[in-house]
Amino acid sequence: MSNPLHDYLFAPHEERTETLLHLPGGDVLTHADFAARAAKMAGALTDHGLRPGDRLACQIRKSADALALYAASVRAGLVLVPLNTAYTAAEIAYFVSDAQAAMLICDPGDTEALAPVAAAADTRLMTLGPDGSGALAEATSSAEPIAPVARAGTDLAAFLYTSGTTGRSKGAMLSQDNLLSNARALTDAWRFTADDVLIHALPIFHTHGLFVAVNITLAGGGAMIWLPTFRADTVLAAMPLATTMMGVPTFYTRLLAEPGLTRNATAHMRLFVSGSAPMLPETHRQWTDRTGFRILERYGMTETNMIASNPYDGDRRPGTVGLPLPGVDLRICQPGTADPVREGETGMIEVRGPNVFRGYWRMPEKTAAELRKDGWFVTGDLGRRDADGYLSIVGREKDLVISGGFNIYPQEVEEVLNGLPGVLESAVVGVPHADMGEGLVAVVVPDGDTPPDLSALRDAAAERLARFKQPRVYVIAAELPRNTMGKVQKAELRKRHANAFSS
Ligand code: MLC
Ligand code: AMP
Repeated sequence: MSNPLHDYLFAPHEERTETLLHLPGGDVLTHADFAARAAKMAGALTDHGLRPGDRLACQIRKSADALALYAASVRAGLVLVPLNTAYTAAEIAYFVSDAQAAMLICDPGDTEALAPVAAAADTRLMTLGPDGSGALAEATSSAEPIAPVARAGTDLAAFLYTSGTTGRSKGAMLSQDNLLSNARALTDAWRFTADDVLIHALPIFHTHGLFVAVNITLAGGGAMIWLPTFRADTVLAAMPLATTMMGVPTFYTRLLAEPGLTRNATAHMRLFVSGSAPMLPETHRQWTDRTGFRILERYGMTETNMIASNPYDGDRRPGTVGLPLPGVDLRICQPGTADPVREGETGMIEVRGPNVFRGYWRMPEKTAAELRKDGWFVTGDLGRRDADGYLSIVGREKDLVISGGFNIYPQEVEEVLNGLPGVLESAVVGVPHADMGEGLVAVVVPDGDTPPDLSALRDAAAERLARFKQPRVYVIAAELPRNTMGKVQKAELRKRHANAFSS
């Protein structure tokens, strides 16, 4: 009986007494102790009625137990649905009911807010705190460990929700094979081994922190310095113990602002990886000047895992995301068609391979619109390849803003604003923001002569939307610029408000 993801990531290390996690405060957790905890947690989840294939939603803070929940979920054959800790109860309600989650696990402090959400969705609620507290932690301590449940590679391992360009968020269904194939490709491409110590300061509810950073460290058998959030001073202090770091571009710009970032401070490191949002060539250059390292930039997305990477050996080119990973097919097509562009031209990036997801949960039309029958996935990113095959992302066809590595679909924000009193319509755009890459500006057209009360708009947005989706700048305008087809010209709005965040 096999469980391919468990067999690749966890099984080889179950007896090892080497460190897996360096925890805040100086404690360490060994591979063996982690595996034992995960086996008991899988037992506790099973005792509470979860069965293979059940969806297990969680909105919990990052901790050793939060990572054990991932391992337990793989072991018990569950489909993990990790949710951003910034989401409001209203946002969680949608995910839990859409995923038909059998259980929601939340922080003990959020029980009051989320108990009605779980009750409304007929979902069991358990708690798990970052400090060993919570009903699931207690149940784990007294549970019997279970053996890994048999799974096929095609069985689902996780749903990751991506915001929708139109309407509802979509649950991207990822199989064991999707995760496994990418973990293998990346471990090899970036040379991860048991000697590696990764600085892990990313959240673990997204592809980057969970499937890229965690999976390949586990696959290599190395250790992680497990930080609850990113803080530049803490990360810098960790470097003398570490060999690698993965982060979004904001990590790198914030580290560059630290006078302590020097060649000496990074002398123990071997690799810095960036992704999830474009890194400015200037940031690459500054990093090399200060540390001597060339950041390895890669490109991926929730639906496809990682697609392309600059080479470990060889030329890492700023402004590009490198070459397709082994096993990943990539082509550039005329947008709206499946016809490849001529060499060197810009077009829609399409991807095919074992890394590409199995479709959107219960959304066959949206799946059909983006995932072609012959396996090519239409990414929504525009790119071109140079004569050596290096890929550059030159824009996005999808109306998407990436702020600090989090994706925001303006339409979701506009729908909230448009429903508020005093608002006729609105347009939300992302403009340059020194820290987050892009920041959100909302242009609001009043419904009548009296402009809406901006603080009321802010409060209403705060009630419905996670903090990172809330516009930081509001502008009142008499009308929105439109083209002859009546479509709002977002490019024009981005131009008009380009300096909204410049001081
Ligand atoms: C926090 N805030 C954000 C934000 N993160 N606002 C916009 N965008 C963000 N990304 C809010 C906070 O709530 C706070 O609100 C204010 O901004 C300033 O907070 P901060 O303390 O400066 O931010 P911090 O908590 O330090 O977080 C910034 C960050 C974090 C960059 C460290 O956002 C982060 O860890 N991002 C990583 C995202 C990620 O993992 N993406 C991978 C997606 S997978 P207030 O109330 O104080 O104003 C993917 C596929 C792939 O894309 O290819 O990898
Ligand atoms: P997500 O849906 O959160 O997985 O975000 C995926 C999107 O992030 C991709 O479609 C790209 O638009 C963007 N992205 C990821 N990595 C990079 C990168 N290195 N450069 C530019 N954009 C990136």
